[in-house]
Formats: sequence, structure tokens, C-alpha cells
Amino acid sequence: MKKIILPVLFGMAAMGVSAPSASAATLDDVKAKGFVQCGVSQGLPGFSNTNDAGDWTGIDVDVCRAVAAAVFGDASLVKYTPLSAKERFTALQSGEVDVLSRNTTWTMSRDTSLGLNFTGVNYYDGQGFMVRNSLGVTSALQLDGASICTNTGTTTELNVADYFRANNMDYEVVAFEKADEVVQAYDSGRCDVYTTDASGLYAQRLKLTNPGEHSVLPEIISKEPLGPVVRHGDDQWLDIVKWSLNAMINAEEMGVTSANVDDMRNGDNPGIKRLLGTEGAFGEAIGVSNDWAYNIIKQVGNYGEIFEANVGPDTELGISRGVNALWTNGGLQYAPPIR
Ligand SMILES: N[C@@H](CCC(=O)N[C@@H](CS)C(=O)NCC(=O)O)C(=O)O
Repeated sequence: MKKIILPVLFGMAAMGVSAPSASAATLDDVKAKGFVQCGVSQGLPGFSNTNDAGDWTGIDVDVCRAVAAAVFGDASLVKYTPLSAKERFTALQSGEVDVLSRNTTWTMSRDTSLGLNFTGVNYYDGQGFMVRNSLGVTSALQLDGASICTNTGTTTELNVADYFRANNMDYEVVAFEKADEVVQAYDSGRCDVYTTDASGLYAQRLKLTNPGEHSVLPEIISKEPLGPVVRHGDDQWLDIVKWSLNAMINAEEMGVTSANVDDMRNGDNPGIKRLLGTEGAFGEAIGVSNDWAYNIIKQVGNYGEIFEANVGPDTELGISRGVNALWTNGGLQYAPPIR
């Protein structure tokens, strides 16, 4: 045991964060308190953001809701903890949140040396650049000497360093902890460029004084697979979060939606029966009821539905499915089968 745990602790100590203190039985803790505590952003439209009524919405929020639907049969049993990029991993390690669903990139160092596990990918992204149209720049390769606004505690600074070095360009980073500070600094002209995940650029552009005066450049300089994260050491909870997301992706592939899930449940397609719990005991195997995925799809929707509702072409973000299409449609979204 010590052999496995010590390097993790040393790694974390070196990064200035403490060891996980929450017990391994997250499911028991969650059931005892009656809700899932979900770590989200401090406000990123389409991903995790409060609406006019003060309710959290977004594709990351829907992952939290799916987990609550799986555990309690009630997607509303979630409490949200807004976290800056810098705070998010400590909050998960310390047990302040049960799951982190906050536009967080799955990287090897985060997955291995922070005492955390990534459970899947709910949005495939990549880092981009946004500039004022008046700058007359149409390619990132014209950014030599630019000042670049970004968030601390993210993957973005290293990606920028790699990209500018590889292309022999100079730059100056202006970094802030809070995303709204980055938006303000960029909006007020303190830097030429705003860089983060491309989805984040579309989302944050909405907050600028004149969104139409800014464009996202065509270059995508990194891989940013964004997904939910849990603590190391609790495989049951890892399974619940992982399969809640997989259930939504499988449901889309099988044509099961929030609107037709009741009819589908009475059909005789064996794959759909396994998904919806009328055949097998797949819920019990992860510690929840066998209608766990039925509850997710009925109350939250399949993956395509949550994409369209939160970030798709008909939303203010207006993002097309692109690489987030199902593998059957030429995209990357693919879930292992329920069987
Ligand atoms: N995916 C990257 C970037 C995540 C990130 O923090 N992005 C900023 C800019 S889009 C953000 O979430 N802002 C919203 C907030 O901090 O609440 C990572 O995991 O490091």
C-alpha cells in the first residue's frame, strides 16, 4: 500500500497541495448527505453558468445532474461549488467536492500525479486564439511580439510557450486567476490576444463589450479533452461517474432520447433493454438501481441532447458537433458497450 501511495503524496506535496482526506466510500457519503457536491467553473456559458433564475446550466452541469440521476433517481439533487482553475484540484483532493466537472483538460500529469482520475471526455476541445478584428491578423503565425491574456492554473500557458517557441515568435503573457479578470483585461485592450480552449473563447466572447469585433483565429494549437474528474482510490465512484457519461453517449448511438425513452423501455432491442435496466443488473453492479440510465436519459437527456441544448448551433455559443459527433458520424465520441 505504502509503495503505491507515497509517490502520489510526494508528488502532491511538491505541488503544494494536500493529500486526499475524504474516505474512499464516496457513494455512501453522497447518499448520507442526500446530494452530489459538484465542482464547476465560476461562470462559463454553455459549460457551467447560472441562468437568470440562478440555476446552474451547461454541458458540465449536465454531467453532475446525470450522476445525481444515477445515484438518487433525481437529477436535481446536486449542489455546486464554483472553482477557479487554480482551486479546482485541491477542492477535489480535499473532499470539498465529490466530482469535478469544469472544462478540465485530461493530461497525463493531472491523471497520474495529482491523486485524481479522469472518467471520460464530455467535450473534445483544443486551444485557440481570439483577436480584435481591427488588429488585421488572420493567422496565429502573425502574432510575433503579441501580448497574450490568459488564466493561471490552466494548460494554456505551456501550450503557448511551445507554440511560440516552435514558430520562433516572441510574446508576453498577462495571466490572471479569475476568468472574468482575463476577459476584462482583454476587453480593455491590455493585451492583443486572448487564448484558452476554443469553446472558452466562444463562451467568453459573449461577455465582451462588442463581441462582433473579435474573431477566433483558425489555428488550434493543442489537444484539450475536457472531462469529469474524481479522486484516486474509490473505484466504485469512478465507475458511477464514468458510466453516467457513457450511458448518455450510448443512448445517443441507440437513438434513445428523453422524449422516447419510455417507449424504448418497452421495446425489445436487447442493447436498449440493458441500457434502460429491463434486462441484466448493470446498475447494481456499480452500486445504484438498475434504472439508473433510464433516469439519466429521461431527466437529463442523451449526449446529443445535452450538446445541442448547451453549446450547439441553436445556442448563443453556436458550436457545431465537429469532432464531438459520434464515431458513427465521423466524430470521436465513442462509449464502450453496456453488456
Ligand atoms: N481546459 C483548460 C482551461 C480551463 C480554464 O480554466 N479555462 C478558463 C477560461 S475558458 C475558465 O474556465 N474560465 C471560467 C472560470 O474560471 O470560471 C484546463 O483544464 O486547464
